[in-house]
Amino acid sequence: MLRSLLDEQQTEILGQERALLEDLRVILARLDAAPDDQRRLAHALRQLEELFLLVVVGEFNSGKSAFINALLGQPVLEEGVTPTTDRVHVLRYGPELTRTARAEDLLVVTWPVEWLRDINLVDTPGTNSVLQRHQAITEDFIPRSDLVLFITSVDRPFTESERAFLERVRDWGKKIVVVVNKIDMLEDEAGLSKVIQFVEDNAQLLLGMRPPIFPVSARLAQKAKAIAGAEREAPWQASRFAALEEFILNTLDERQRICLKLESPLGVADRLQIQSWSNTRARLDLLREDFKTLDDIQEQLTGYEADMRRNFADKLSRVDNVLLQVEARGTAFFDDTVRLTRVFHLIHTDQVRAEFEQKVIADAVPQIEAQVRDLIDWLVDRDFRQWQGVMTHVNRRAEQHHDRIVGQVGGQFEHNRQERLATVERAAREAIASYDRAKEAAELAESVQRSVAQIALVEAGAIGLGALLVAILHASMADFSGVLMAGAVATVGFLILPARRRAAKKQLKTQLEALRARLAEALTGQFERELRSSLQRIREAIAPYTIFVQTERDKLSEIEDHLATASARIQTLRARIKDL
Ligand SMILES: Nc1nc2c(ncn2[C@@H]2O[C@H](COP(=O)(O)OP(=O)(O)O)[C@@H](O)[C@H]2O)c(=O)[nH]1
Ligand SMILES: [Mg+2]
Repeated sequence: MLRSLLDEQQTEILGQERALLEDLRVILARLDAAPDDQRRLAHALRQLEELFLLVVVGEFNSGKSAFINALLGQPVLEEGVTPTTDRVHVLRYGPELTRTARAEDLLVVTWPVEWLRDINLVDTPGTNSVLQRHQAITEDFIPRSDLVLFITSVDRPFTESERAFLERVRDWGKKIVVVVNKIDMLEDEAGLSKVIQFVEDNAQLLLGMRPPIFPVSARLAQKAKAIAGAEREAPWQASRFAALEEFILNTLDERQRICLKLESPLGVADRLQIQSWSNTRARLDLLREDFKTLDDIQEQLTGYEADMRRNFADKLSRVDNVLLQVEARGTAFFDDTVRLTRVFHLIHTDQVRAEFEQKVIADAVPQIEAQVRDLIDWLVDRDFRQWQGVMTHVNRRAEQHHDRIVGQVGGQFEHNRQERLATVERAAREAIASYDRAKEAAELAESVQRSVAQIALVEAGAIGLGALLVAILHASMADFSGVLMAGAVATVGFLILPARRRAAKKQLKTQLEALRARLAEALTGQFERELRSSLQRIREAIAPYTIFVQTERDKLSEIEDHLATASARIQTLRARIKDL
């Protein structure tokens, strides 16, 4: 309907507006904006096709219905407090008077007056209407209006509830015309001037601009219109209704109405754009701090990794040390044993071997065992503490969130975010609650034993690390007897004794070095696997949160850009409409 009235330029603006509103609709959907806002935007789009909508608002009893009746010249609407005036009335053109209830709170009234073919009028129940529900519908009509006629009465102009209501009208970017009704109640012109001044000041304060203000008496205007002939003139003059009627029916010509109509959805778009923008900002702020939390966790894990490696090197060197001591004792042993004076002693292989074990190997095995046990306990404990660290970070984040952010960003976003945070918290809590140090340590010990056995090419079975080490050391010892015994009884034995001694020492050194290397390899491999899986489990636990924070940030930054563009487009269109 509107399109047929438009010239080329207006049509072009209309097209741009549609595209803009459509883009905003997509953004609002991506932001999971409140359903009401999404609906309002959709309505703003549809509204471009509808008739010019003039919405009459104001406090209960200020004379809204009386004003419309005066405009129509007939008491079409009921005045005063009745159940029917407690509904929104939509006034349209119709060949005769009809009243049709559209919904519980909505009544459509038709009346045969020509100008209703161009303008639809809405009479609302009043801003401080006892029923909250009515207030809600009234406010629902505001975003849809093309012009808001705000009626206040001289006996109580600009009440608190009217102020609050006008602020909301302003937020939707609506054009407002102020009608000061019931001027017949005032004693003189001075009283009226005062009221007008008061209304003007308040409007300026509240709206930041001077809206057109019309002082009238709807009652006198009605009275005048009911009288024929010259009698009519006095009350008509006194009603001052002519200026207002002229404004609505004539000044508000087709071009102006089109401009207002084209401007109207821009107000809605602008408000929703600003709202979405601050919502996006709030979300991004929230995410920025989430990133900080994730960074902190990451930092903690990096520190953990470095610290673990450093400590492990130290622990490994202690195991090394035990074997180095074995070597030192072994050297001394050979120096002491493989001597001419003791050559016959060497014949007693079993005795030498027992001595070797007692003096050289000594308590190396329990020492190594103790070091490995210590290493395992340390690994298990550090892993546990990392979970506690993650838990602390996540909990702190969740608490911060509760204090400050609740309700600010809302919607599905907040729900999803909390969900991710809770998932991490749950994983950490479960990891901590189900932590069985003894079990973890036992499993790890078994694993260490397996890898030691594997590297030493010994059948591990269920013999335990100690037995395993004993077996490994024994395997080495068997060779020594060979080296020492072969030819020990030979006649020239004493001649070759120094060479034997050297050989034995060398072999002991070689074998211990090999053992140290094998043990180091086994323990390092085990340590690396443990550390990797510990880090990985933690990273996996925080992954949902990490992924959410990253994807949302990317998405929101993109939306932020779109909103900035939308804002610029709104300003451009507004300027163009002004110039029409
Ligand atoms: N004195 C005086 N009373 C008026 C005028 N306009 C309306 N009223 C009365 O104020 C009361 C409320 O009017 P109504 O139109 O129902 O107010 P609404 O609730 O805003 O629709 C009714 O009793 C009207 O008769 C006016 O210009 N002067
Ligand atoms: Mg009314």
